[in-house]
This record gives sequence, structure tokens and C-alpha cells, in this order.
Amino acid sequence: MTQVFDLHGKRVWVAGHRGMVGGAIVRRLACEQVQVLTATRQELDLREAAAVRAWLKANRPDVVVLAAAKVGGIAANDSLPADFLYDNLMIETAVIGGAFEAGVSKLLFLGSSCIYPRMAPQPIPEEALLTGPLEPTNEWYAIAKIAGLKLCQAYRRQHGADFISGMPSNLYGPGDNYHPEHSHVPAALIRRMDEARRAHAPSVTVWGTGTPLREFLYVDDAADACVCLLKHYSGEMALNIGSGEEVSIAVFARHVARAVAYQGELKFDASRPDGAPRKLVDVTRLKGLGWSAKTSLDEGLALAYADYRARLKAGAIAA
Ligand code: GFB
Repeated sequence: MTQVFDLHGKRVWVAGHRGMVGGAIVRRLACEQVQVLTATRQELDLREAAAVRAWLKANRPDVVVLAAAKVGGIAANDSLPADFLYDNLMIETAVIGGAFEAGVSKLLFLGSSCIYPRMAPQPIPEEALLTGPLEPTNEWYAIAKIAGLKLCQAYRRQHGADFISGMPSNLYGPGDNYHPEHSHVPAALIRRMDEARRAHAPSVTVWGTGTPLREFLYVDDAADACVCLLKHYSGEMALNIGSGEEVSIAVFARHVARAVAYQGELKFDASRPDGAPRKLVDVTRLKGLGWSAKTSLDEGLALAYADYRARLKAGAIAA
């Protein structure tokens, strides 16, 4: 595959390295000849444009990967619309605008498959962007992510900056947030089923009807796709990142139960929202660059569960 950008010897700032995605990107970059730069939340508030500009001036990265975002599952998105819109817009304008001013030679912005219309054709091609109404439970986050990818496109168009975007499907894996109400479904079910197994509880509640279809991608596969995009992609279009496989929430919950060895009953609570009925992204373009997902759902869930157990043991999972 033709390389369009040489990472060798570059200083790469991973913004959001403490998050699940940023952490996986740092792990993946350890296999490249690069110098990884990071800044903790205490050192740098990414919503503060002046502070970000000063940090960029002092640290001079060649490459920026913007993996920092206010993120959460369906309930967090639905109940904290101001945080999801405001924080994400502020982070994007500070980091993307700051990177341009600092003369960064390559930037990768990460979004989410929720940028596409709720009723987009499936699998969702990149061209479906802005062709219809968004899923209401996460439209605030989606609008912010669309603004971020448009900002990258705008710097490309107006100034020729090599700023690109990738839109991953639902991610899971080590370093996930296990908050009982605000997490995404993989972390929520791992925690709930592990607690139920240890308490010998006869049943576990799964939100919604169990019928929505989701495309889950193991986070280290997503990180590998990010490195592939940095090296092999330069274009305006935000490219999809996905496993290419979808599963209903009911079937997914059974995979989690197997990983956790929970044998009780699964009860579906239809009073909780289902969200988008389906969101499988079309990964033809990314596959054309030579990338494909490697981790099966059962392998990925086993690794995610091992991470949960280790963090629980270390006292790193909040109540
Ligand atoms: O992971 P999740 O919150 O993300 O929910 P979305 C996926 C599906 O799992 C929904 C169901 O149909 C939920 O109703 N579900 C079942 C649960 N049990 C649970 C549970 O205990 N917790 C959670 N959270 N869900 C997100 C967006 O939507 O997708 C984000 O809100 C982001 O912004 C992400 O874009 C990729 O796929 O519904």
C-alpha cells in the first residue's frame, strides 16, 4: 500500500491518552519509530484554546491524534446534552485550530458512527453524511463530531493542511469507563453481569428491547486503523472504521454472559431507550488501504473482562 505520510522519527501528540481510545493508540504507537507526547488533564485543559496553543508551542508535535472527547453511552448522551456539545466543540476548536497555527504536519480527528442519519442506508457509506435527521439520543454529540470533521475539511480546503478524520463504530476494550449509568453497553454489561455472578443473582437487566443492531470493534483494532490512516490516507472524506460485523443487543448480551460466565436470566427493560435501530458502517474504503479488523467479539470480550477484573482488584473501578 502506498505510504502518503512517513511517521518515522516524528513527535506524535496523542490528545486523550488516558481514555480508552487514546490509551490504545499509545500502545499501538509503541511499535512505530516515533516519540509519543502526552499531557494529563491536570497539566492541560483541552477546552482552553490559549493553554492548548501554549502547550503546542512548547512541545512542537509533528503529528496530532485527537482522541480526547466527552464521551458516554446512550443515557449520558441523552441526559447531558450541553456537556456533550459544549465540551466537544471547545476541545475540537482548541486542538484542531491550535494544531494548524503550530504548523502540525498531520492531524487525525476521531469521531463516531453516530454522525450519520438515524435511517441511513446500511452498511452506511461515507456519502450518507448530512443526508437526513440524526438519532435524537445522541444528536448533540453527533453535531459536535460533524463540526470537528468539517473543521478538518475546512483547514484542508482553505490552507492545504493534511488534517484527516476517522469515524469508528461502537468501541470496547481495556480502559473503558465502567460507570453503571453513563457507560456504553459493553462496559455496562460486563460490570452488571460480573456483579450478578458474584452475588448469585438470578437475573440481569439489559436496557431496551434487545433488537437494535450494533457493530462492535475492539479498541486495539481501532488504534491499528488510526495508524493505517496516518500513514496511508490524505483526503477530505472522513473514513469509516468498523469490524464489518453487526450483532443484536440481545445476542451481544449473551456473548458478554459467556465471557463473564454468568448463567442467570437476561431481562429486557423496554422502558430504557433503544437508540438507533442499526448502524453498520461501510468499511470498503479503509479495507482498500489494506486494513481489516483482527479480533473476534469473543476474544475481545475476554480481554475486556480481564481488564475489568484487574482494575477491580486494583481498586480502580468507582462504585
Ligand atoms: O453503548 P450504547 O449506550 O451506545 O448502547 P449507542 C447501545 C445499545 O445497547 C442501546 C443497549 O440499544 C442500549 O439501549 N443497552 C442495553 C445498554 N443495556 C445497556 C446498558 O446497560 N447500558 C447502555 N449504555 N446501553 C452511542 C452514542 O450510542 O454510540 C455515543 O450515544 C457514541 O454518542 C456511541 O456515538 C458509538 O450505540 O446507542
